[in-house]
Amino acid sequence: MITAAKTIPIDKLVSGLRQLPESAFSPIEPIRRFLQDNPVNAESLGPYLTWDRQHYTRNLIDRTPLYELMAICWEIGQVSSVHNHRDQNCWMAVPIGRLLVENFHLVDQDLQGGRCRLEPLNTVEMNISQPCAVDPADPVHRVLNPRDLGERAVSLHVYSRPFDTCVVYSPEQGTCGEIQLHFNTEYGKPK
Ligand code: 2CO
Ligand code: FE2
Repeated sequence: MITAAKTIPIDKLVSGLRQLPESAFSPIEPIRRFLQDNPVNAESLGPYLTWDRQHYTRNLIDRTPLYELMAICWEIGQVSSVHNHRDQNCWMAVPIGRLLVENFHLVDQDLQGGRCRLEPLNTVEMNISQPCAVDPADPVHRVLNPRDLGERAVSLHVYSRPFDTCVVYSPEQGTCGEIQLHFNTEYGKPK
């Protein structure tokens, strides 16, 4: 298990985020740095951890006009679709376990016609000492908790600004389409 030297509870992260000016949310480096400097401890995340064997769960922690913060819980082997973030910046920190992010280059897309072409770019690991920012130039990615890592994982996502739809892609079939995003819990309560 990887541990961080000095961790903070999630409510401290929230009060820190709420104090940041709008200018901290673009470009991407200030929030990446902020997450790296403020790893969150697992104990404080209890109210936001829910598990589903079929799909990763999305658990809203905080939302302002500027950003939303959620905990996403990944069972062993769970994988997201390949997707975008609707041109919003995204940062991910991983207080529990480890996750991989697979990035793709979108060569072209025809959303109306539901067709796209994608090329794999790179894969990076995230863990408690290594948060990551989605590259605004190549924002299409998927997140994986590979079976061989052998443990559940939890990621914290900061999206600026909030969004509730995204485009999902099938790199194999060259298809794409818009989906609605839902929360399993909001502010620690089931939806
Ligand atoms: N963006 C996905 C979601 O909000 C999670 S995968 O990593 O960004 O459901
Ligand atoms: Fe994502």
